[in-house]
Amino acid sequence: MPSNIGNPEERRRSFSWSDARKELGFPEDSHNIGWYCSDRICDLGMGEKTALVWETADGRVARFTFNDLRVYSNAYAKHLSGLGLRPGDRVAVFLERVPELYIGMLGGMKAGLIMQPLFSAFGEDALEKRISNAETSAILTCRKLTFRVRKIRERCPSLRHVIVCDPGDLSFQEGEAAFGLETAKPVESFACYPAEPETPSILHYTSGTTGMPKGALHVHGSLPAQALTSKWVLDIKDEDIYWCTADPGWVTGTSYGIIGPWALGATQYVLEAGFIIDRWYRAIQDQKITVWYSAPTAIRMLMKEGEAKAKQYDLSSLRHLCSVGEPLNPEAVVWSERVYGLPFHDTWWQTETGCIQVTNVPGMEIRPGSMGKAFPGVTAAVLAHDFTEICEPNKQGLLALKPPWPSMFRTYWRNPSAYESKFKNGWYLTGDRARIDEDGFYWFMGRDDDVINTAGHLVGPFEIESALLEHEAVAESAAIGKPDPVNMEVVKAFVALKAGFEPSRKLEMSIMNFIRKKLSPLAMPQEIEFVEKLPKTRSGKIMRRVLRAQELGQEVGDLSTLDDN
Ligand code: 6R9
Repeated sequence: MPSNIGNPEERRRSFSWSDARKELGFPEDSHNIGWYCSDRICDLGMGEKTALVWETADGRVARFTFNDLRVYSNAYAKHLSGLGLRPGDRVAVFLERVPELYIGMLGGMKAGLIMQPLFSAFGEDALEKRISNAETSAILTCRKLTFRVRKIRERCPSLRHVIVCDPGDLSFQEGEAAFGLETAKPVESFACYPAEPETPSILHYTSGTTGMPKGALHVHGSLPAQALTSKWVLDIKDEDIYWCTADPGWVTGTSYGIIGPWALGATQYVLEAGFIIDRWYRAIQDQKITVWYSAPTAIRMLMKEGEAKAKQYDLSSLRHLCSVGEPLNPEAVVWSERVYGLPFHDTWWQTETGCIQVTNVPGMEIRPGSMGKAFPGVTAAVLAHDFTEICEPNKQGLLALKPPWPSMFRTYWRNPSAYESKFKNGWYLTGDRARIDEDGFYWFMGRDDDVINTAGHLVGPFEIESALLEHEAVAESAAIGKPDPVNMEVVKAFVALKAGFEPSRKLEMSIMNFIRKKLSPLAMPQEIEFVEKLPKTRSGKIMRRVLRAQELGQEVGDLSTLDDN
């Protein structure tokens, strides 16, 4: 089957955003994301096509057509406007992965509201910080989470409406009311807010290395970028059953779990439950998933269970696999090719970029461990510390992008100075380090602030972690720079062992020697600490800064996105 992108090199050479809009068949006159993802698909005659296959935590399956998306997002839009909420007001979405989350997001955008997705696992403090910073007016939530919302109401005076989708016999307090799909009446027509390309759409909070989480503000004009990357990178076609495993609390779950795929009229599968290996494999088998977008941590967990587990299921429906969020280890690419017969395609981007920027696309050579090349229309580079471009191949520097692009964030909410600090010399600084090889492939070297400097040599923690994973006893690892009076920093590794291995001095020596041989004496960890598990964000990124702060006895900072916080 030919890929959507065709010849990637040719696409790169001849790219323009106005051609891309034409290729997507997007009209020039309306830009409301809610309308594009539902009404427009119905107008194209696909109203009865399944938009959402939703599997509940207890294994029931419900289906929603694009017409259902249309009439129920209208119902949400009408309800929210009826509460007196006005375009530009912030509405938080604090829900598990239930249909009300997805349809509520579309409805809110139809009404011109700025939707603010929040992980359902957020505790009080995380919730309060984001709601007070955004001065959020309303929150879509469920019965179970209402109790957490109540704890912050007093501290968040802006929050006037708590909208509970499944209240049951909950006795409401002031400002609380019911609205959800069980009882909502379909609304045939709603006059969508006539969003301009610069009209705000979504506010996504993202944790930096320091300080409070920052709200990256996105706009309705992001849509062509999310739709085109869904088409060309994820290779989504009409007949696909697409599964993005990300929660919409993370940007991957909105750009590629709501906007991009539905703008193309694709059928999406959503699993309410989190990662349970047998349920994941059963979902692929039973729902006949064809395109799967996941993350390296999940892939490593699948690898840990081994090939035998994968062979218990019929995974032959799979056609295209992609990964995002953290470095994809080369062995994960090789493993998936062996076990699923398909390599994972690494994609690189950020909350701030709104869509995939550097990536492997179908039809292009995959160099395992490389993030691929710049997406057509994207100008990326690595910069030296004076923010000038490094042209020499394989020299690492700051990964930077040339603004603008349609899905770029427009500011950090109420923090313009943090926004401005991300731009230097005409470039947007991503905060990552990378190198570009002689053939234009990008290789991730670590976060700018995580790179270890040992005796004047820069060592990327990812390189060490990747090598550590190749040791037979290592399940997961993180490497940090530990201050050292002689070498400035030395490498310290935190290692979680695979089942069947026990910490011992002998094992420690074996791992150290393994790295010394594999990388270099400089990259060899001087110290190894065995841990049960590593601190991670909900999207699966290892929080090295937490380990580093613990190591140095410093304040750990904002932990609200930590996995089991
Ligand atoms: C979409 C998303 C962005 C940061 C980014 C980088 C890391 C993302 C990656 C990757 C290596 C990849 N990251 N994709 N690192 N290879 N393919 O993850 O957004 O949560 O804002 O994180 O994640 O460090 O700068 P966000």
